[in-house]
Amino acid sequence: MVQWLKDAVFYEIYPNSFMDSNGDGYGDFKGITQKIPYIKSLGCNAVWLNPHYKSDFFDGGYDVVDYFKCSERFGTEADFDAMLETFHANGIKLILDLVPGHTSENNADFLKSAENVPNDMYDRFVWTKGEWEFPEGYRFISGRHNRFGNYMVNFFSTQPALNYGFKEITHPEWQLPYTHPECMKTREWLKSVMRFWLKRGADGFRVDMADSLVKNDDDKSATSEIWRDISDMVKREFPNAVLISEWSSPRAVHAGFDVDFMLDHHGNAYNTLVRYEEAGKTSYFNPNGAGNAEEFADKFANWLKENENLGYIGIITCNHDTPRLAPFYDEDSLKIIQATLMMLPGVPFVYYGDEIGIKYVKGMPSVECGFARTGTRTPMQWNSKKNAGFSTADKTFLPVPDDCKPNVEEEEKDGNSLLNTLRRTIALRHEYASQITSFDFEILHAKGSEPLAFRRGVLTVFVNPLKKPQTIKRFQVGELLYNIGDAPSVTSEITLAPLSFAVFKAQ
Ligand code: TEU
Repeated sequence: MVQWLKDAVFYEIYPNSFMDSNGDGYGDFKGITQKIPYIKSLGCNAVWLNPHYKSDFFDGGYDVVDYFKCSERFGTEADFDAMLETFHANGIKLILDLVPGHTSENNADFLKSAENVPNDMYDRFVWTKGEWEFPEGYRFISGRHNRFGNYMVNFFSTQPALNYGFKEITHPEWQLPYTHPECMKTREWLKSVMRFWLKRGADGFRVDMADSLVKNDDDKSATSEIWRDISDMVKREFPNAVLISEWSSPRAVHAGFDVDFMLDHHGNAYNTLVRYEEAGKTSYFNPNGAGNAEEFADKFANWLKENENLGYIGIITCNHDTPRLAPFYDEDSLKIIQATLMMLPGVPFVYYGDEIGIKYVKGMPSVECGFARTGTRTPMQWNSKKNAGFSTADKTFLPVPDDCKPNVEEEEKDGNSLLNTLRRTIALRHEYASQITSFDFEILHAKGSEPLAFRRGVLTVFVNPLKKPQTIKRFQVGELLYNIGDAPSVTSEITLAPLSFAVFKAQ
């Protein structure tokens, strides 16, 4: 396992929305570069940048026109290199987003494959043999190009599926086996994209829809085989580079990924911990106490076991596809939720703006096919000036709230703000990282909405999600190292204050 991940705390940046240096209303590389000292001040030592490639932005950059070029929206090639260099000079790794499953419909390789004359891109995408064929169970687009066939898409209709082949062949007339030489060429092309950015200095990739490569691959064995091959190449040629998958299954680390995100999937560990708000059921952190810690504890412990010594679980405060936790929780809850996420075994990811409690904007009109995700991608709020200091433009990528609240400048001044609380938690995590074995984790107490207690190596962590004090039996604990909310009282029992979090040295 790549050594630096053990002490990594990531910050996710959606480039459109972080900092606009030239007043055009969109964030850019120079803006990010200006804010590197701020990122460092959080204690984050790695950044995941959402797609920065030349794109049509039909899906927020996940529709790549040119995999070897930066989007002009974000600046020049030189601006990108300067940003990367400044990250490195500050001891921060930079991970790029890799979109392996689909291109933009205006990608040159796709347009070539759409020509009505066979050529070297003919099998790079998945096409039927005739323009009137609409095989059931797949998504094909027809009538857009003069090639006598329809093409498969991988996500939105603007995103044609790259052809890594099929595991089970159900329509031999248009499906190629995943070991076919033309499908192997797609795989080699992807490696060339990865080598290009890794040679340029990137420290790895977050891989979009990593499980989507091979079609008709129910057990994902063929997709996993491809990733193991790619991961072998990366480990051989770039031993310090990391691969982080958007897969959300222990299969990912068995396929060679260093980290795999635990996403917000209905009923999974992360969902039941913080996001399960359906009728009749609520997440563990619901301050009114209808939640249940066992669901989280069992699922998380099993996941961790399956990942053991192979790769980490990526633990997110949120991401660009998921509603932010504010305003669903208030600041006191957010503090202890973020602290818990930072102290779980795995690699934590702070989504830009979560450190100050930027709110999800429900019902925001969709921009660049963000749909319901749009309200989670609003600009970073730096201060109380125009556009919260994000941009001097009259119209920004997405609007910022009129009151510019919350913002970094105000939270910097308050020692007890969400921002400063998260900073302290991250500092604690770094302080003990070298003493904690990554998979040394034990749930001590998980019962209904009672306090959750777990041991991580030399640390014991307690959290009380409720608005009332709660007492649990005494565990062997050493010195109290850290607390949010009032400190717990330790007698023959342990009593935790309302909405509080505590870390003891284990005994
Ligand atoms: O998301 C893939 C994915 O799993 C989505 O279905 C996600 O759950 C959805 O956006 C929920 O709101 C990745 C990217 O993260 C996303 O931004 C892209 O739009 C998508 O791939 C296509 O590249």
